[in-house]
Amino acid sequence: MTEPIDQLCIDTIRALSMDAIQAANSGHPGLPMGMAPAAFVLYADVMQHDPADVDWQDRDRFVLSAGHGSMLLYSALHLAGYELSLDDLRKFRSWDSRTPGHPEREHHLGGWRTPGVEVTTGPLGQGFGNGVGMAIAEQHLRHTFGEEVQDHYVYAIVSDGDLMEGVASEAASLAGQLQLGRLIYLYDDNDISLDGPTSLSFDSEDVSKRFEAYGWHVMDVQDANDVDALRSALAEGKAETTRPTLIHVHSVIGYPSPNKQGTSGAHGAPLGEDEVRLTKETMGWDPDLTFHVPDGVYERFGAGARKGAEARAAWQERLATLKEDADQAAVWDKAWVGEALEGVGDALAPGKIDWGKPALASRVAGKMAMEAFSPFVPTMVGGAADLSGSTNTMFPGGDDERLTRDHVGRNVYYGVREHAMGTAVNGMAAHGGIVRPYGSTFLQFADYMRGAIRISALSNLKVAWVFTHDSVALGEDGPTHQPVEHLAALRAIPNLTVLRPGDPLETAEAWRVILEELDGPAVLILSRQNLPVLTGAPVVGGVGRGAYIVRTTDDPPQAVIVGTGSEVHTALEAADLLEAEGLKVQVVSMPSWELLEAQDDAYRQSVLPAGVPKVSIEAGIAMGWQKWVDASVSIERFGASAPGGELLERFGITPAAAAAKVQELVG
Ligand SMILES: Cc1ncc(C[n+]2csc(CCOP(=O)(O)OP(=O)(O)O)c2C)c(N)n1
Ligand SMILES: [Mg+2]
Repeated sequence: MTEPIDQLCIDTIRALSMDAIQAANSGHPGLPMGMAPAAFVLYADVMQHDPADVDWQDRDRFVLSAGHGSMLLYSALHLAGYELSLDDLRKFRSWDSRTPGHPEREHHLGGWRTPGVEVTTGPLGQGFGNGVGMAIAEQHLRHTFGEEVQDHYVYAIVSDGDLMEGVASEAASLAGQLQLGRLIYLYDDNDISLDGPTSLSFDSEDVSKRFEAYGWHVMDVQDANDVDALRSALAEGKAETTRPTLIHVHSVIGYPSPNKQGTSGAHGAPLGEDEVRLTKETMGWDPDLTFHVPDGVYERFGAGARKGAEARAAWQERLATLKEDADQAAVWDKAWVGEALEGVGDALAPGKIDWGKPALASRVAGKMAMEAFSPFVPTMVGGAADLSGSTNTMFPGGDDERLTRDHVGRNVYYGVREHAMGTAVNGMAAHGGIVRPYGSTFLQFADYMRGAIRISALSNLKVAWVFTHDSVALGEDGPTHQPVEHLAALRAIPNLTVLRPGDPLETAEAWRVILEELDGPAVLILSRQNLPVLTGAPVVGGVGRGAYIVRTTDDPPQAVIVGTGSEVHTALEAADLLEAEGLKVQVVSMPSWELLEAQDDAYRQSVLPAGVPKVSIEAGIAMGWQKWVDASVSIERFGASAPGGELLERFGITPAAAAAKVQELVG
């Protein structure tokens, strides 16, 4: 039996959602109406949360993976006591409102956050994987700091569309493997998706059996309006220690709209004035009232917040006890602002790491840098998609540092699941406490996780993407594995800092810049092949400015050659060739376009002076270089299977080609 006041709360979510979508004349009413009971039970009864502190580290996290149902989240947040007013709801989907079309964690227009929105969702499947990352973070932090201060659940509402997406399968498989028992997902099974009934596309699969096979605990709730059944399923899910939980909720989209419920007509368009009135009448409401919150609703909904406030007060005492240990306190405080401990810059400074050889691959230098900074980021968690042996992105300790249910380790074995890795890394960053979570694979496979990279940029998450095997120079594996257009494709994403260091020193410095200077997502691009150690170049200060001079001329230069990564060395050799012909050539290493973009004009002019012929050399397409230089040496085709050195020769990524291009310009 649903208590009358509970029913009123549930219907208020429905009414507010209908009204806001009607006011915007745009939005998705079906999900908020069908799943209103689940949101009510979560926010009013089940979740540990306190609207007075939306950053409380031990709060339960909620992810609305089906982000199109955003009004469900906004209505619930408003009613549960978050700082989201009825006026905010009235502005749903309007310019610079705190209630954008899909939930946005950090609003890119104003930089502010909608209180209570944990992650940006909308691209289906992403939120599913974000929750998995949050559960990984919780597990790691619980083992690191103890369950007195970190001990919470991760809830999500996922839709048919979420579960059709491949990324959800990867993430579910990973969650089963890692035994993430704190994960509790509600599946909104309403038999409808955008194009119509799921009989068109998604009814031959037995979703419950699929999740059982992944190692999840699956329960059924036959009627989404049965709040008692929801509560007991959630309680059972909470009792799980090793299996993630999927509660398979059978719901009716758009319930209780008399004419639209159960149809795709309720999915993505306002119900219409008349139907909203009819629906309110069906609920026993006065159809003339809009944005109305009946007496008693705030009070009942606020039960969750009141319980949460008490829990938070008790937690604060436990945290104070933890912080009596100064070392623990420092690690805790730095972890939650996403910063490395004091001293990391010094550990990565030139001269501190003994490279041992005159030349080594930047992926190997990356590994040595990780060893050096490892003690300064005790809660950094990351890994690769079954390529950590090739990308060299493991913390020292290897398998002994593996993250498992019973182990504090921070090396995650993602398996061959790039999509899921991307979403999980984002989830860890959104959770907080994990300093610079990272994910790694070959640069070419970055495309597999591009959706997640884009979300990390859109929501300004402090993640690191580490992509190695960065050009045709990887050699024999051939064009399937050789990136050509990928640097351009990554640079095309706004708010993403791409760094392609040219040698071991720049690699260590790039990691320092990522850990100490960047407060958004970063991509670190590393080579498979050996690169000589640059000597005499002032990498510190250079890398962080995006570009700097690695070869000066006594008099003003007659030409400038710009290289990135391995091609910095090609550019230096080209300058030597040209010098022999009497030309004074300045060489610039340009690890990051975005960081150079952020410098003032005077600095940019000093590196890439106007009026001097400028040539870029990079083993990839030239798209975009026109902004910086007059001509480019590039590769405008797919690669081929052959030794890397031969490919560079055949595709003209050579000192001679760069020198010839300069000669053409100088005339
Ligand atoms: C990756 C991705 N592809 C397509 C869409 C467009 N889209 C939004 S909702 C939806 C499907 C809706 O079905 P379901 O997830 O069952 O939601 P419901 O209609 O039940 O609310 C689609 C295709 C999207 N948001 N993300
Ligand atoms: Mg559906």
